[in-house]
Amino acid sequence: MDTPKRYTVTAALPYANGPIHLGHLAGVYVPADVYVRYLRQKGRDVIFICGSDEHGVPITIKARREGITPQQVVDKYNAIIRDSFAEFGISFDNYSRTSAPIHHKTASEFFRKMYDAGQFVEQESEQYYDPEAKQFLADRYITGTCPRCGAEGAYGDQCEKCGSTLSPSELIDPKSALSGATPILKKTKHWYLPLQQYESWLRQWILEGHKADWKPNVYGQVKSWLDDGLRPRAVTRDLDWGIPVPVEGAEGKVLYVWFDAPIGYISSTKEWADREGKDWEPYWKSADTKLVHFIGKDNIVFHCIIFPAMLRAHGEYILPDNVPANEFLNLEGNKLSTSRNWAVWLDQYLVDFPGKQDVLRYALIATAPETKDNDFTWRDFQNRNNSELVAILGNFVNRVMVLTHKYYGGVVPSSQHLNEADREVLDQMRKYPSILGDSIEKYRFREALSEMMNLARLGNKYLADNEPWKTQKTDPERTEAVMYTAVQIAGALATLCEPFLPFAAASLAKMLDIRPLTWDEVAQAQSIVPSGHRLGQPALLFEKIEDAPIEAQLKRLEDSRLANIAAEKAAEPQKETVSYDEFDRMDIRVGTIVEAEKVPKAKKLLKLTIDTGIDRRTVVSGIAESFSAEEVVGRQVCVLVNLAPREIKGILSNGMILMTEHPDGRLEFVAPSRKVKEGAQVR
Ligand code: B3M
Ligand code: ZN
Repeated sequence: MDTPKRYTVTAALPYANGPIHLGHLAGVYVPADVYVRYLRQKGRDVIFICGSDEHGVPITIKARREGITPQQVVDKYNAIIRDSFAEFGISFDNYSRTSAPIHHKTASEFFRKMYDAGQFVEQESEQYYDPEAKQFLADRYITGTCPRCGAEGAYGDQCEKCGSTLSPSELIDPKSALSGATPILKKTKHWYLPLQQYESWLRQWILEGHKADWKPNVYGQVKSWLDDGLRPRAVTRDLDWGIPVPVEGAEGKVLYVWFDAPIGYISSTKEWADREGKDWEPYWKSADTKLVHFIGKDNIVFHCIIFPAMLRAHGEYILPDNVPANEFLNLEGNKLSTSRNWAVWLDQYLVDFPGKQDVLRYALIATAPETKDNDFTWRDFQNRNNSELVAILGNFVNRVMVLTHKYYGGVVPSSQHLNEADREVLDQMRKYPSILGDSIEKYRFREALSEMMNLARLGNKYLADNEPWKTQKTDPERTEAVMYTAVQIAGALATLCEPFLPFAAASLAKMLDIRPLTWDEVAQAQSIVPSGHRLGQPALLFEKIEDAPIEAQLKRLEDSRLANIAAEKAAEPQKETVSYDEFDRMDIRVGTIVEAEKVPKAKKLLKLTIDTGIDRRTVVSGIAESFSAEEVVGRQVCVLVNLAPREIKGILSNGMILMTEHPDGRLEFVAPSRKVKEGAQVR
């Protein structure tokens, strides 16, 4: 595409069910902000669109946990998130929210147009239903024992303990998280987007059309989704929180959150246009508009396959020109985790490092997970501040300001004595707008940031090579030329650092007392800060970060780590070594419990009859506080069959079943992951 007439830049709509952390900034919002600020500097027509994602099961789960309504949850976190973005200079043109009426209208109309055009497949299926709460249950609302690892509290879609992806029908002893009742399967009707019908078009549009310009991590994920084959995708849900399905006979059903959320970009654009008196349609419908979605890698399928299929089906919209998704940022070597409090929350950061938003922006861009997961460490954060921002950029600007004040009372000296070398340096400086621009246009923000710092390095080297503090006494004309040149570089930095460090850019422009030139002016202007111009007062752009606040952060994370370990009691130390022969003497078989009963006057004991494949035998087991007699019948277990028989409570127990236990003492069976023939040996 030639230079687009306009740009629509979107950033993933954060779920309004909690505060945002540095991983959100690194993965999505700072890269998007750098890109948009640069486009504005270039004078392009660009809108930067976002908003809170306020539907979906995560919101309703949070509401249940906090004993408030979903609306109260999203009202609380929408405000917190909006403020965090503003504090960090994420310069949206509009930040909306999907509970807003304009979005309900936009998403309903979008759905209805597709529905009327017969683009959905209507299908009846059996879903889990809570007979007591009289509600269908989303996967997250069904909990039970994980069939893979036996952990309690596994969800209908995933076991958080072992990470297995599950379906509700696999859960052992499923329960409704709403009422505790055992869910039943009940027929329900939903509408499906037949994604498989778009497969060949997606292959042509992405795998052929964007092989060269989409990031390999994005292209690769899309290719594997397509190679796995696309299947119909439900676009409605049985939930009471969300956008009602605008079809007769759909009471109690809402649009699937991932159907409505991306349409949130469009409704947020409409909201912006209404407020600014603009026409929203060209930003979503004109072929000369460049649409770019900034997201994290877990959202690739929704932004590269599902939403484009919706846009194509609807028929009136353009498609994304690029989706430069980032990978994930880890924190001190571990995945960021809200539930394990392993994160740097933005509101907390501002308490610990007031006024240092740029330092975090800088560190996150410099370590951005642009092509692979990366790691944020507090020592790296401190080092980048002290050794780069303070020592290179801050130091250069400070020397220019202090020396210009010291030698010329703050007035920019004449340029009439510039020599060839000075002009060469100024010509090099004028190349930086396109050097940075090339990287930014390719979404390589780490590279662009490093090039911006190279301009500051160029300035430092120029001063070190020309030593104005020496020539000032012996060669005033030379000194004027050197200081004039150095001030020009500082002026260029006021423009070129702005996409990355907006707060420092504003401080620098104030110090220089200039209206910063635009990106192209820096490349073309004869002078950026003209001779005779009076500079403002010097001030430090950045301050050294000492060890203490860094150690406080590391201690906070250590406390989280210890708290997590305490929650999962540390494992017992390994026992003494045994030989294989010693192990081999134990005969462990798979058996099936065929009968079970409580042992009278023994609250911990169950009397089990087990089919061991060798025989049927009685085993007394201390599992009654974790399992009822009824629920163990039919289970497969591992039995140590050649254990010497012993009498327990007057019952001869012939063998032992293998169990394991949680930190809180609850027991779990050690069992084969799938049914095997009784008598099978365990080795
Ligand atoms: N609400 C955020 C996430 O998956 C999700 C993005 C929606 S963008 C339309 O973290
Ligand atoms: Zn599991």
